Amino acid sequence: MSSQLDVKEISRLSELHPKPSHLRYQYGTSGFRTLGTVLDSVLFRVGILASLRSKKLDGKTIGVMVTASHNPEEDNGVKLVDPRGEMLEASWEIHASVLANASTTSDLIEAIETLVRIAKIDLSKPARVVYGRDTRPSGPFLVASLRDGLAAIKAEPRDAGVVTTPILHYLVRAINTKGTKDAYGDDSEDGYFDKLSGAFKKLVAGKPTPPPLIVDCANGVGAGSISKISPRLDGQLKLLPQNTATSTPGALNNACGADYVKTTQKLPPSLANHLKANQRGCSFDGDADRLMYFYIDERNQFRMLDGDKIAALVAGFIVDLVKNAGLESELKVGIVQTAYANGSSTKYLAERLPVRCVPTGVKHLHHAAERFDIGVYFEANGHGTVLFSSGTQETLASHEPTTPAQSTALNHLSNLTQLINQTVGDALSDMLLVEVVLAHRSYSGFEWDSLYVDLPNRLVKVVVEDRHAFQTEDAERQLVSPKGLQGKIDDLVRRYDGGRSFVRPSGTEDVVRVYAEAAIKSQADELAFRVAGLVYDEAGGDPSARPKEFL
Ligand code: G16
Repeated sequence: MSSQLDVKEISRLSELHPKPSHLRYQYGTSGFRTLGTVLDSVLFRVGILASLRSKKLDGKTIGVMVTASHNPEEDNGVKLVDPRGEMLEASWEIHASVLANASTTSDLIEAIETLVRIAKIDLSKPARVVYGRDTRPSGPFLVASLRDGLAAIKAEPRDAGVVTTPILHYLVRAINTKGTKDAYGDDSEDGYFDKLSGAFKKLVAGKPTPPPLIVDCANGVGAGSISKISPRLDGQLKLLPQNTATSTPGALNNACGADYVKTTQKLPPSLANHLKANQRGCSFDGDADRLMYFYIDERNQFRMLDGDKIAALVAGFIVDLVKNAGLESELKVGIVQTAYANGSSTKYLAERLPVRCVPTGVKHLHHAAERFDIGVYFEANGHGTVLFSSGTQETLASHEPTTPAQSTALNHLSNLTQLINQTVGDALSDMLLVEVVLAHRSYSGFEWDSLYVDLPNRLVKVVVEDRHAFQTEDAERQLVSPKGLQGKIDDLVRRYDGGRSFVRPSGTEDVVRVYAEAAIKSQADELAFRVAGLVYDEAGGDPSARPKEFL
């Protein structure tokens, strides 16, 4: 392996992927995300960055996922995955943005050389990168740009094909731990499906088979996962996939999927004739890393069971298992949420275990959850997982149970470590986890829903000229800029019974988000639209274009 950059080859390839001069890119909450048509240069440069990151980490395999998740079909994006299957280390996000914004090929070469110098990258080390993409039409073209970036640094590529985001994260960890005592699983898609289905079957053995579960695949890559896992479940859970039209133009995430369910708080119209009273269903998002559950109650009303409800269900189950295994004094279970968590869920959980609140974005939740022996993290939008620390896994393996009940609980906990994708939120793994808990609790959707009653809430998007003018602190619960706006929001909130509201710039869309909750639905709506009106006016929005619902 040469210890020099092949500047001539990088330059030649870079000229094939010029940066549009009028655009600036930012590595945000989930990597780069924007219209698929303007991402060519970004993908090329991400290929270079991923290769350099691998060299920096002594040839460990880095992951690259080409997806825009819940965004509309015309968007696309890319994010990097670090060797343990986690999001890219935060200090490298800035390097990603610097490389993506170098105006010319010579600026790019200079940026690469600077990165090699300041990050002390040994260029003689190998570079290995595994990449995958979701079902978006722009995916193949963008993967070709990525491959040029990998070739420019002579990285060893591995094509994972069309996969869900969580599978790509799984593969990264499985590849990097292969042959070690921490081996995460076989480094193949089959390995992933076998691991999840094997653990699921052990956990539900002897339990009654639940009614068939409708799975809304958002017309995305999750559809393939459902067809691959179904035969492996041996009839212990029957899945009825819907919205599986992955090649129908415009269908992805359109009036379906987890984001649609959460933001509209409605059943996707395409499921209306499929879901019967008291039957459960769930929605994945476009890359299958988010999960929303729902059911139709006896009065034929749609009832949503979001990430907060999943957290309450799962955390309660794990706390009980830890207690039943006799490990209560050894293992500390904690939960991590964001400001979007419904106030009722936070109250319910805080009465039972420690709760932390962090800014939006998986990386924040993941890192906070790592501080517990067992950390449960879920965003209200359905993105989340459970982390078992390495110490916890050793405790589970070495603890000697003194009663049969302890032995059973210990076994369940060990199987959960296999069922749960601990690298990132995973709709498929989380769905199986929910079904396990419901089976053990003998809960229907109604009983699960009754754990606590959600406070009515409303989420509103405000399109502003510059969303970066909105800056927050205190886990996004307080605005520090524009100056004075937080005071006005506080004055409004005080007028609503049970009122709470916060404002933050989105990391994945060009909007500012407003969240509000109150004791009554009409009041939550009114508060949200009033705050949205304040935001719009403060941001200098055109009065003639002011959305009429903003108050
Ligand atoms: C991404 C992040 C999530 C975040 C969501 C929305 O999800 O991984 O942590 O909650 O974006 O973020 P924002 O409100 O900043 O737009 P995904 O599923 O789109 O990758």
